Amino acid sequence: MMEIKVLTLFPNFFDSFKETSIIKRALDKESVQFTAINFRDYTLDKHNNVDDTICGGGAGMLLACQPIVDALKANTKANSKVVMLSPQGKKMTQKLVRELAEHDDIVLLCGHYEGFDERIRDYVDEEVSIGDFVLTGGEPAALVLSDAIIRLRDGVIRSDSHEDDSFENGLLEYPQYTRPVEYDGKKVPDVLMSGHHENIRKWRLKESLRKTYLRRPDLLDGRTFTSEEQKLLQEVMDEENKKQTSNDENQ
Ligand code: 4FV
Repeated sequence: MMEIKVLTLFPNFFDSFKETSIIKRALDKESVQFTAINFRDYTLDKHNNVDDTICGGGAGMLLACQPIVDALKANTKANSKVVMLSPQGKKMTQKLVRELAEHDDIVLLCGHYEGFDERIRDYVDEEVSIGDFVLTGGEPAALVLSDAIIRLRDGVIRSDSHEDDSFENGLLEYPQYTRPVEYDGKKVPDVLMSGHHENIRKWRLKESLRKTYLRRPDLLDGRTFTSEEQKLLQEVMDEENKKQTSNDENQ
């Protein structure tokens, strides 16, 4: 069973997350235990404060060491993986999520105000950012990371349903369709209705390469390709260049 503890000033932020859909089912089945802990409960400040002014001046307040460090000490074990959420962290990717999902005990630390006293970083194992933007607090980031981790744990969702997720093979997911076969004159590609599994597999790989080539060419940089993928990617590039040329001609 995996345990996730979130150290935050707003434990209630996670209430609806725990009560919803796949996450609720995972918690009910005890595949995962999820606890939100208020690190203000650990402050020794006579006014119950957890923040203070910034040394050297600067707008806003900063989270102080004592409440957070004592909360960490009280809620971590030898095998705990302590992760600080901050814009200065390693960018969250499916690869990073897979690595974290291997751990049975994860402690997530949510920032607030202008962030953390720098010395708090000496007490964490990893720093993770969910993206190059600034949130009001680390809670949304902790929620996003927890969701991505929990869905990879055994027994939470069918393993085959995340095997061909976007990014699982470093590519964007192929186009998917459901009934009706024709909607508003738009048809499901015939190959998907053919029952020919090999042609379907090849079509999906090619369309995965096409979507990645058109939308996220950065994901193709440095990626090792099978000979089949190389051949299909070349076909895609030729087809897209032809489309581009004919579009230019029609301009
Ligand atoms: C953030 C992010 C993030 C910064 C100031 C909380 C805020 C406030 N966390 N990925 N992007 N945190 O913006 O993880 O303390």
